[in-house]
Amino acid sequence: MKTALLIFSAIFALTSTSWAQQDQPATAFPFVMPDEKPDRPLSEAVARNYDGYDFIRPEQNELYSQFKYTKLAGFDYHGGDGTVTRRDPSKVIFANGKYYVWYTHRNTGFKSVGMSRAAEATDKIPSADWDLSDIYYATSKDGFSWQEQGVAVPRPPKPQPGWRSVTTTDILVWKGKYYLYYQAFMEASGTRGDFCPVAVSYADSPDGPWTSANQVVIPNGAEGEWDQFSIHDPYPLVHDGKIYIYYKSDFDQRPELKPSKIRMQGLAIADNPLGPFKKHPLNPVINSGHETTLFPFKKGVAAIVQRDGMEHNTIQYAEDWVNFKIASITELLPVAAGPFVPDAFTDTNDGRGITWGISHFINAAGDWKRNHTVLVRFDCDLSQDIHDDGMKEHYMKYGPEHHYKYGLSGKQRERIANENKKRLENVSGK
Ligand code: AAL
Repeated sequence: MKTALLIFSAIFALTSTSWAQQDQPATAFPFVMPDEKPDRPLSEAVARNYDGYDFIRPEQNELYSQFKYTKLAGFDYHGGDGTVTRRDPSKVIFANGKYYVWYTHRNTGFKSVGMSRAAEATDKIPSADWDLSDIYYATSKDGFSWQEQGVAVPRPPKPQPGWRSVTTTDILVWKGKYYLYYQAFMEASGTRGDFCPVAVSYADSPDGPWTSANQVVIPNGAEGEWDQFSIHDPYPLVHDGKIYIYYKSDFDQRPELKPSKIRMQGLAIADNPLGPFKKHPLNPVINSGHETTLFPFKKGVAAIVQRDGMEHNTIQYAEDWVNFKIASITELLPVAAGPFVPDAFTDTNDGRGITWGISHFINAAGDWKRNHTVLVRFDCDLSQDIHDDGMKEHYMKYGPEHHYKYGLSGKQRERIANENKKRLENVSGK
């Protein structure tokens, strides 16, 4: 027995030593980073640089960009008193020699009371910032200065879908006609939650008049399914001769966890703009995000995934339009972005990408008592057709004041003070 043990130990020692030696490369990693994955043992992280990304530097990564923001001219927010909001812009299209954008517009003369006080909402007093809203649109010659044209899709009469509020719209151009998909609220947001399905209106011109299909086109899921309550942020693109609508749902809210909602993105596909839309069996297809922005890129589709989830603050890519992987990590991503996507509806196999669009800033005055959202322009370089070094830097130099603005809360200071007190007591042996 003892001999056997000695033999086993010797074999193990020899094999493990040679294994360790095999694992140790003969030379150090080179100063000049190999363009192709080198044939040598690599750490997981450096191997991921080759296997997980198409580029080894952010500057070269076509799906990496910083984002630059510009205040828009042409929109009146009533002095920021909270009675007027514009938010959740659609993609931007170019038609009739100008740019068009559609968005949620609220102006009932009252401030919103907040989702938690939905019971106090009336047919004039909004609960959430997007309650009692209509779909408006604006046009522009340059994407910076906009002219509001007025209402595109008004709230319909009860009991039509959206009678309480029509919000968070997006545009589809299909066979020469125009379609606006939007969240169709039938209760004040916050009554049970932010619950709604998606409805659609259509027109022969981007200037309307718009006709409501007067039907839900993307229904809530069945009881117990991930998207049983909310179908948010409908986002149509054309791929493979069909209409692909990506959408968000909020689910698995647990009172013991905070913030507790999980937010993910689903996909529904149809041959006809008015449906029926078939939800993808692999839904949810993106594991993070909130008002997720997408655009055709090369053969696949790219997604700006911001705000929520384990992979927030990433730009992702799915060559098959379903299975997404992280293409880059970035910062100050546009919120609820509606980019100008020239090939959104051309069923392209060589998506060119994006360079600008409209997004929004919630609580624009920094005062929840007069909460309102404003539209803003963003610019970036997520395009095969430009290379803007100024958008490929990877270190936003936030000043000290920006960091101090997000300083410690009173509760955190109290925790630290208690830790210090305990440490001092231990020293003095109290
Ligand atoms: C937005 C979107 C949807 C939600 C609310 C208004 O950011 O996710 O539209 O319902 O918030």
